[in-house]
Amino acid sequence: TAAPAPPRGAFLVFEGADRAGKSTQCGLLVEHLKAQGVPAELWRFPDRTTAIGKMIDAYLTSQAEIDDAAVHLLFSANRWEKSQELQRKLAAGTTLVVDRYAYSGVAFTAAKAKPGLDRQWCQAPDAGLPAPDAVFFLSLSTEAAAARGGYGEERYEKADFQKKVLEQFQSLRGPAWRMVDASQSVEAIQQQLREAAGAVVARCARGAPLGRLWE
Ligand code: Z5A
Ligand code: MG
Repeated sequence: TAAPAPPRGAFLVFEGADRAGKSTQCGLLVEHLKAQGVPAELWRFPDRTTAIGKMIDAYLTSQAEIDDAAVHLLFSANRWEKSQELQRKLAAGTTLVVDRYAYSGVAFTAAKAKPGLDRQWCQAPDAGLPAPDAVFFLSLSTEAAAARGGYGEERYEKADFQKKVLEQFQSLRGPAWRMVDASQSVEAIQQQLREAAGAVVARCARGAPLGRLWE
């Protein structure tokens, strides 16, 4: 019989509507895990600190124009360039709380509804990346999102486009997804997340294997 897999950290991804509170909840969850003695780090995609990430940042802030297919591949490359470090951290027992991942990558490009950018094409470059142990999807209507102070200045922050992105997210739902009603208070959402994340962290500590996209 094979030896049991060693304990590892959990790979927790947050996705969801614009302004749904992903960054707020990720930050609170990481602090909670650390206070519980669980080694944890906060990550985000795009990671704007790398050379590729700087190109993506210039695109999102409209300082650069980049072809839709090309920028899609940059977002994916930005995940690939971090994937070895990501796997090393998990293997060393660190839980990673990650603000957006490949689901955002697929949803935002497919929502452009341009010829040649269908969902199958959008998914291909991320195939084989580490798959999250859980995807917490913070759902919020575009109306409720707008009530949180309106959209920002970045390229995709427009209500009609965000509606199309939400439709794309719906079709990416899989067994690892946990839908969270993001219209609740920050505290109520965090409480649910802590319970759900705790169970996933425990399962990974017992050695549950890490999957790959898009299995
Ligand atoms: N993108 C892509 O195209 N392809 C890819 O592969 C990837 C991303 C990975 C940048 O993302 C853009 O990149 C994004 C997708 C695209 N474009 N868009 N849109 P980003 O992560 O940098 O975007 P962001 O602007 O940081 O996130 P966000 O979605 O706008 O916000 P959030 O993180 O979900 O929410 P928040 O910052 O925590 O909270 C928003 C506000 O609501 C804030 O004032 C809070 O105080 C308030 N808030 C939070 N929670 C609550 C509750 N529960 N009640 C009331 N008010 C609340
Ligand atoms: Mg955010």
